[in-house]
Amino acid sequence: MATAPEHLDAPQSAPRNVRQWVAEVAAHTQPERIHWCDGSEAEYRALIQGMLGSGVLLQLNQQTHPGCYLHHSHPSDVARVEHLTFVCTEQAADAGPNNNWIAPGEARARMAALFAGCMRGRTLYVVPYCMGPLDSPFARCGVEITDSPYVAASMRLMTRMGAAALERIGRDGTFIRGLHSTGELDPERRFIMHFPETLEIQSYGSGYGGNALLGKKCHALRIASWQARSEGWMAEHMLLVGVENPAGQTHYIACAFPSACGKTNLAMLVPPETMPGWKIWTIGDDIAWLHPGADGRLWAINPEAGYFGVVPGTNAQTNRHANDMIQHNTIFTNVAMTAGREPWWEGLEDGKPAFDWQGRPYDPKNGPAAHPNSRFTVSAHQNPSYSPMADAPGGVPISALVFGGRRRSLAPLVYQARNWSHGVLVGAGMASETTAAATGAVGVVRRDPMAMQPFTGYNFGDYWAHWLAMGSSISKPPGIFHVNWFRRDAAGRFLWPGFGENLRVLAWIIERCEGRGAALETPIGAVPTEAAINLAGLDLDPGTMAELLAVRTPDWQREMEEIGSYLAGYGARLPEALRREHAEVLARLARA
Ligand code: OXD
Ligand code: MN
Repeated sequence: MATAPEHLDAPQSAPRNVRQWVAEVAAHTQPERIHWCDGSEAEYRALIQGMLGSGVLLQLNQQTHPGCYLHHSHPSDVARVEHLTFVCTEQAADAGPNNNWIAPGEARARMAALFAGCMRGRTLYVVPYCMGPLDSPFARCGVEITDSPYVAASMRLMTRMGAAALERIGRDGTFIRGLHSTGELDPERRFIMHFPETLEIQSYGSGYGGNALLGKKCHALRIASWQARSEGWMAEHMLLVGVENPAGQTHYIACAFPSACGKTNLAMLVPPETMPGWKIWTIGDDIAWLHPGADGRLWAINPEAGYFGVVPGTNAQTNRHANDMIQHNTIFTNVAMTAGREPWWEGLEDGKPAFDWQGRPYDPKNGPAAHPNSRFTVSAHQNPSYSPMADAPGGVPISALVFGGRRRSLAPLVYQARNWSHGVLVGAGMASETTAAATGAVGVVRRDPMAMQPFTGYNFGDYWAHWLAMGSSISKPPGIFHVNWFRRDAAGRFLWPGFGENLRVLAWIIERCEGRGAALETPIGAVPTEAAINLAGLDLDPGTMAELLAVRTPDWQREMEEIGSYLAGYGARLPEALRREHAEVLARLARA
């Protein structure tokens, strides 16, 4: 039978249910060794040394980038694979038209065949982790079993991983079971399966973050969204920031933008020099768990402890904090490298690439030097704007929720929904141009409700009903807004400078939450007057603001028709209140 030993190094604190599951998995996957991760610095260093020895990591220049390493993934394994990602509920209708579905029995059989003996000759890592502060009642734990040292090391950067998480699992008595193997990295033998009814994840054949670091998209969004619905909270694809004004007051804002639409940049925004006294505090850059508080407000935690951010475009001008943060103790994946072994990517002014993201001598004929979805993995503690409130067990109170997407035209720079249920429609109607974060065509507009199209672990109809119910359960709901940093002119140039200047829009959002901020009512919501956004020190061409804020009735009528047909696809599961909100916007447009 298996070479897997009887938990030779299982820690004393390992709960019986975890040991038992590890034993079952080991018997099936037949690893050569089992390593229980304790999350220590020494363990991290040993993992890194092992990967340097086996060639999984390359050492970058330790003088200029101490503690930085480069991983080249398999060239076919560079992004999330939505077409191979499944939600396996007993009833197909519970997964909904928004998910790929296979019956759990069939999915289990398919995955059991793939996992059988797949860890022969490999080490099985047991990775206990906690999503959220270890002492937070809102945190949830999991155990990922993986045969990838890259995953084990990355989980230490991205989550609260190791002995303390294992102890909490012992106290909780329960955990999410996540089983992962890189398998053969064969796209024909690659599946990411979720079983929300039994709180399990099985991922085979990929080492890419979103498919393999199971705490992130698989647990903290797909499984957590299911748990959240049954327990009365929300798991959302949102960054979380504190915006401190010159008077020293901080408002917390949660923003849902699709993948690779600038969440990390906004989360670490450096205020422009023309806005002295403002400060941005990062709580999280990708995921928020929101809970109704006893005070009638929504309170949020970031379940993650690190960032898995898109690298290209990052530099001292676009995002000084991210740029500083990734100069040390960072794992880079699929960036290019200079002759002096420094990491390099498109958008860096200094240096030039000698090797591309596949390690080949750089040749512009082969395309960009760094892969457009190349990433950094880094602990949140390295972020100069990291908020001490990110570790607060009860989270932070939310003043505003902001939806957004990449739209060349149509959506104004910012607008505010009339109320919570109209805001749910604004979120449900979101659309954005696709990016390199998932495989498939880039730049195609697709519906991405609440930026959760790839991440909601159940039927969107039920999800919107849950959003509406959450609104009714809080007496002081946050304002709901929509932003579009990506509107372009007829020549295709971006109209808005973006990056740090986005603070000007956040400042208006905060004013609105405080009952100030001038706005014009339009059929789609309240749009700022041109004078309401602080433009001091910004050199915009005349007419730019008017174009950025324009709401064109015929375009919106077409958009609302499309949203109507899209929502109708959810049939009887579409909440009546959402249908009503949609009809009301159409009626307002007809009167405009
Ligand atoms: C991510 C994504 O990596 O959304 O955060 O794809
Ligand atoms: Mn994301």
